[in-house]
Amino acid sequence: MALIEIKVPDIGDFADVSVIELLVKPGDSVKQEQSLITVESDKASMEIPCSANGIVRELKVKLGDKVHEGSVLLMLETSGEQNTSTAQSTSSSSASVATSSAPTPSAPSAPTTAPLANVPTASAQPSTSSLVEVKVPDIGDFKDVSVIELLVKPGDAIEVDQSLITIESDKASMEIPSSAAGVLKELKVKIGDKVNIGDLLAVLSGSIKEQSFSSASVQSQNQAIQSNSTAQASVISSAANTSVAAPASAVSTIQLPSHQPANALSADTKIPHASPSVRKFARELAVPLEELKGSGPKGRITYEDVQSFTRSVMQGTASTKAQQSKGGSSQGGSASGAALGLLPWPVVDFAKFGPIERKPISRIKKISGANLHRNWVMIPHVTNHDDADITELEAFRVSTNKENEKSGVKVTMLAFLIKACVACLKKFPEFNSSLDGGDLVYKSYYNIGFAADTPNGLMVPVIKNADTKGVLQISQEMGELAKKARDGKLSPAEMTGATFTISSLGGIGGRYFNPIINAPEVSILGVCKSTHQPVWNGREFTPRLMLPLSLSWDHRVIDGAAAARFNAHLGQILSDFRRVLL
Ligand code: CAO
Repeated sequence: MALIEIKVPDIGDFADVSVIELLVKPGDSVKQEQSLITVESDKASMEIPCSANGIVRELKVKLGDKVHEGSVLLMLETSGEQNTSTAQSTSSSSASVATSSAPTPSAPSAPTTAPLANVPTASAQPSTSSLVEVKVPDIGDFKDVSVIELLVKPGDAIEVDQSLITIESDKASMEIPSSAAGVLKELKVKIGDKVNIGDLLAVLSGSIKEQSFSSASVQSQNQAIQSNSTAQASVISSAANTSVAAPASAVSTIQLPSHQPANALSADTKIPHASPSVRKFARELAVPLEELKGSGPKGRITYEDVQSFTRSVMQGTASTKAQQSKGGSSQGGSASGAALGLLPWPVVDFAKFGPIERKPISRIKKISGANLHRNWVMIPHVTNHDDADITELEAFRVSTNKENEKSGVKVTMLAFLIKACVACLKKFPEFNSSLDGGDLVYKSYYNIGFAADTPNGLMVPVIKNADTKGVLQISQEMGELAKKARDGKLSPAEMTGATFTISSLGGIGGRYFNPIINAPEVSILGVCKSTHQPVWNGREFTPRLMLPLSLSWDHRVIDGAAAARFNAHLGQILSDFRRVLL
């Protein structure tokens, strides 16, 4: 039995790379070549393999630690007989396992760029352009490494050191940086190609004026690039160096390691399949990569996957496991309810009781559902119901439509309601406000949203600056916006910026309902179908056309008395529309 230190092997010029994954724990039996940890730099990620068989006794690193060549990763208990040629016990000489086993950095490689045309000096022909070939740098002895991502496209302006493609072996992935600046004229590889050192990767048309280097500086830049490429190449070679017994001179015989058996990593510790830059991007946004399904080849998580997941979370149509465990799921059916102290959502096998058909909820329903859910839960709603006498207004609307028959614009009650609500909002400004932290933001503009029923779900187009528009113009705009909504062609600008919303079910039916406030607005008017009702005028009952109104308001901002006054004023305007002018 011997206790040996397992150290980080030669990882080229990379200093202080981060430990992003621990793949083993104390007590685990590990085999030579088995991956122990994953480290990551800006441009490469790699697994560090074990250099001997044994049992992990102690981990010497934790997530987030920075390591470099020679850092002790863990203490491994070996049988003492195996690996004696490669492993050093802690009590032995200063030569360590990892350093003795790691290959020396690759010998200086060929320059990674080769000018196709003569490189003129900047001073001689400052505006001349040249074509520059960018080749695969020294990536150790790796053969036929797969191109898994193209990070640029023809026409892109490329800077020195900008990543061009991502390549991947079994144990490491790395981005290949450009060795020159210029405009990408042609990419010479495509996804799935296998590349080797020296393969032509891209052709740049470099403007000497932009790069402004002399032949001397070209040379020094090439050297810098060369060392950079060599360093990155050695990341791969060291990652793949599983033969700890191989002497430095035997680098050329090192083979790509075979995949670890599937059970080498538990499902929990499985590394999400993504390139270093995607990992970095995900880290910046705090996106849990392990919860994403990759859309790239072999399930690789792409930049777009991270973007679209982030968008879904922001829109409330998706949630992370962490959010769900806090009860933040957007869909009632999937939220546990536990965080609110509620019973768990019932899980029912509906098919047990009869035939069923399962259909996904439409995208719009998911988005509006998540918003409605939040608003319902977060806003203390109260709804006041009232009736407005619209007998005269309806007569006026009908005659107006007759007069305007040829114009093609039909005026509905909703257009009058918009105008009447603007007058009320002016009189009761808190209804046209929004809560913002500890402040109430009063808006001096009147943008009225109206709920539109579409085949895909509820949408709320907005009539902007309704206070400056007449009923005819509002009717026309409403018709256009409602059509766009039904055709799914509303732009985001046409659905944002509302200060108050009206939801009219008047064309359909019903008496009253409780509309949900469209946050960050603080009130919403629901309208149902007008009907003739007997109304007492002090002497007799007369038939009047009555419009049912339902005003929901945020009790944090509005008091019941103000809401009753708002409804009463609205009723007065609708019963005598001349009041809108007052
Ligand atoms: N009382 C009686 N009749 C009414 C009425 C009312 N309050 N409001 C409208 N009508 C009549 C109209 O005059 C029209 O009749 P004619 O065809 O005889 O002229 C008919 O009902 C249809 O009107 P409309 O619905 O096409 O027009 P609108 O301007 O009233 O509404 C729109 C437009 C887009 C808001 C509506 O089509 C719609 O989508 N409503 C549903 C909104 C909704 O779903 N709200 C619920 C949100 S909460 O889930």
